Amino acid sequence: MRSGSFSVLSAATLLLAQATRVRSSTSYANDFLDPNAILARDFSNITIDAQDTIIAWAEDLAAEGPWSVTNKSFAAPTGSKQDYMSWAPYWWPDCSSVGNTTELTAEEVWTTCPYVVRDGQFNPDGRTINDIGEFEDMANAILYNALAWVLNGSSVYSENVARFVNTWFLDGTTGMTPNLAYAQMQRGPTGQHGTHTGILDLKCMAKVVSGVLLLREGKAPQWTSDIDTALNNWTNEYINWLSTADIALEEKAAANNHGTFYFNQLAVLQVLVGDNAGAKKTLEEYFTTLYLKQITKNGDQPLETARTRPYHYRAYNLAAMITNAKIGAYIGYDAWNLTTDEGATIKDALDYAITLPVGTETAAELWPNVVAVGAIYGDADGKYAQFMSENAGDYPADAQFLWNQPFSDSGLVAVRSTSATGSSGVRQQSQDGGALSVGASWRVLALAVGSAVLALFA
Ligand SMILES: *[C@@H]1O[C@H](CO)[C@@H](O)[C@H](O)[C@H]1NC(C)=O
Ligand SMILES: *[C@@H]1O[C@H](CO)[C@@H](O)[C@H](O)[C@H]1NC(C)=O
Ligand SMILES: *[C@@H]1O[C@H](CO)[C@@H](O)[C@H](O)[C@H]1NC(C)=O
Ligand SMILES: *[C@@H]1O[C@H](CO)[C@@H](O)[C@H](O)[C@H]1NC(C)=O
Ligand SMILES: *[C@@H]1O[C@H](CO)[C@@H](O)[C@H](O)[C@H]1NC(C)=O
Ligand SMILES: CC(=O)N[C@H]1CO[C@H](CO)[C@@H](O)[C@@H]1O
Repeated sequence: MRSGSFSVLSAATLLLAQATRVRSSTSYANDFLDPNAILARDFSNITIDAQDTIIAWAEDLAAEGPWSVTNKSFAAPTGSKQDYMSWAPYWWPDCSSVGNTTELTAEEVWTTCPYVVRDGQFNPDGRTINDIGEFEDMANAILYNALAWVLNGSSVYSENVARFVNTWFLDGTTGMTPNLAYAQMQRGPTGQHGTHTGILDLKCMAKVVSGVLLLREGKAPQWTSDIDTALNNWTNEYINWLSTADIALEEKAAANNHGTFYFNQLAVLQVLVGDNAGAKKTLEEYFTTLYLKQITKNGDQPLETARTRPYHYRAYNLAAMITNAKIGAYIGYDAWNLTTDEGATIKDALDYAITLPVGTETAAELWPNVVAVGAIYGDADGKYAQFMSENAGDYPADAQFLWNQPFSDSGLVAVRSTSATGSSGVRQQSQDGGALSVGASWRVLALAVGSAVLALFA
């Protein structure tokens, strides 16, 4: 998760500088953006606040980069920090059987004490190695900087993307080895290897690829043929691991959100390397196997409802299903109307999820799904817009409101002076550097006080 947080002060500074409404920083569970739709730059004028949010998030995130697996303090069991590594979040040491008479060092505990699972209880040790959080920040930084490049045209943003890709994936001393052999290790004398749940750590490859496709298809000069070739090379090796390693295949077979996210990752990487036929086969496999059992007739997702935090898990798997369908739509495989064994669609799953109480969980996790479904299936009776305006506050200032269109702004977006906003709806600075736009001054601002951290583990 993000270590740095977006302070009230910096949000206030941003407010004064740009006189815009910027929503607090959020990391969506996952998403895929059709580069052609974005590069057409035919944005609705109601997305102006979302555009400002995207620029702000791009800059805020970029200030924290670059990220690298070599930033961790401990090496993987291979002895190399270039191997991605994370620890299973719910596993704890029990040193009672290993002569715990003298104090063991942390490293001795990790390798000699047997580890046992305590479901739902996070071992704080997990935070001492943060490859997972760094990857998530990097993926978001790439997505928003690529979008900022499209919106603003400044090479600062596209250079950021190239730099972040190079540092995380490609550089000889900081780049990640293309496998997840040490992801979500359980540790202990028999646990010095990754487990299948760790494949989920890299689910946000869909965001990375969305950003890279924008630069590649948009012909950003900073996205050189050298970096493109090198990333394809890395990705081909990783795809090979992801389609053959035992733990990767176990994750692929997982019936719940773990399996759904596996297919996000594999399909989007196949798209990246130009293997659209392979990606289509991958998505077809998901929609003709796992998907069939994931939504019941009434729209419930029983495998998620059974979990400890059902509101979260339903939203989480919905995001993964929507991402699979969006990747499909991009390569000519229409999954939106595909039905499960009980005759339900992704829309039915959303329609059911929005009727359920949030309880003590985080409501915001469902919002991007509501807007995405409304944009794709339509919102003739205004049900989805009503849900958003009643629950999600100033939702048109949320970044995803840009790419999940058309969707009503419920009248929440104030008209700006024509000098500040072009008729195409593309963000432009006003000539005097950004006078307060009419209607914006009285709006309640969603100040960002720390980033909303959506669950990294499932
Ligand atoms: C080691 O033993 C001490 C004393 O009995 C105990 O408090 C501690 O929890 C043990 N450590 C572990 C990791 O089991
Ligand atoms: C891009 O951002 C810079 C810095 O805020 C600004 O000066 C410039 O006008 C923007 N360009 C466009 C096309 O929005
Ligand atoms: C592809 O990756 C392999 C292993 O990481 C490396 O040896 C090779 O030089 C790379 N090729 C290119 C063209 O980058
Ligand atoms: C689903 O199918 C119906 C009927 O064929 C069609 O009108 C609609 O556009 C389809 N929806 C999506 C999202 O593809
Ligand atoms: C967007 O354009 C429409 C049609 O020109 C106009 O009625 C509306 O006020 C505009 N909205 C904003 C937020 O600028
Ligand atoms: C926070 C931190 O230490 N970041 C570093 C991660 O690794 C890259 C590549 O070496 C550095 O540039 C960052 O400063």
